[in-house]
Amino acid sequence: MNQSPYLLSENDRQFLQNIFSDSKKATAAKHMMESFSELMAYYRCAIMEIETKFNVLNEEFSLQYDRNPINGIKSRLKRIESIAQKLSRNEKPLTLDSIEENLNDVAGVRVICSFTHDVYMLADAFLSQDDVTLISKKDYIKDPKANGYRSLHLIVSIPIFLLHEKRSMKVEIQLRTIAMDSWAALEHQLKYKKSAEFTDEMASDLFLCSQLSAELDKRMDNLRKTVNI
Ligand code: 0O2
Repeated sequence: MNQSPYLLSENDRQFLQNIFSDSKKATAAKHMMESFSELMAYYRCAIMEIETKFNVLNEEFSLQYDRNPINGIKSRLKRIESIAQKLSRNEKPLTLDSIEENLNDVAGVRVICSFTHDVYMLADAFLSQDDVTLISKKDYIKDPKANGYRSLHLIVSIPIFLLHEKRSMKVEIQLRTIAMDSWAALEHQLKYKKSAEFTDEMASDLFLCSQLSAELDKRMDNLRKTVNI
C-alpha cells in the first residue's frame, strides 16, 4: 500500500499520457499532468497527518496502559486509473475539482486494532480532535454488510499546512480488528481471483467465516475485560 510520496507511479503517468495524448497543446497536457501530481501529493500529505495522529494516540495509550491498541497502519493512494474509472461509473468528469468534490476515498488509511473496544476508543479520540471534521460514518461492525464484511468507516476532512496556504483534504479511514482485517483480505483474494468462479456456496462459507471471526473478536474482548486492560 505504501507508495512514493510525491511522484506519480509510472503506470499513472502512462495512463495520463494516454488520456491527454490527443490534446492539441502539449503544454496543456503537461500542465494537467503536473496538477494531478500536485493533487496526489496533497492527498499523500493528508495521509501522513492521519497516520501521525493515530501513531500519537497509540504512543500515549501504550504509555498509560502498557499495551498497543494499534497493531498496524496501512495507507494507500488510489491509482489514477481507478479514480478515472470510479468517476466515469458515476458519470462525473475527470477533472481536479471533480476528484476533490466527488471522491472520498482517494486517500485511504486502514488502522488495524487489537480489540473491538480499541476500534471505538481510537475513533472517539481521533474524532474529538478539533482539526478533524467528520463527513460521514458507516459502522459495519454494529451492522455488518450482507456478505459478512465488518469495519468502522469514517470519511473525514483534515487540514494540511502548505508553504502559502492551508487546504482541507478528505480521507477515508477504515478501523478494524486483526480478525476483521484477515477476513477482508482473504475475501478480497478469493472474490477477485480471475481464474475461478465465485460461487454461492463460497459466499455462504465466507459468511460463516465472518461469523466465526466476530465470535473470536467477542471472546478476545471478553478476555481483555477480564484482565482489565
Ligand atoms: P480499496 O482499494 O480497498 O479502497 P464507494 O464505492 O467507496 O464510493 P461504498 O460502497 O459506500 O462507496 O463504500 P464502503 O462501503 O464505505 O466501502 C469502501 C471500501 O471498504 C472498499 O474500497 C473496501 O476497501 C472496503 N470494503 C467494503 N466492502 C467490502 C467487502 O465486502 N469486502 C472487502 N474485502 N472490502 C470491503 P474499494 O474501493 O472497494 O477498494
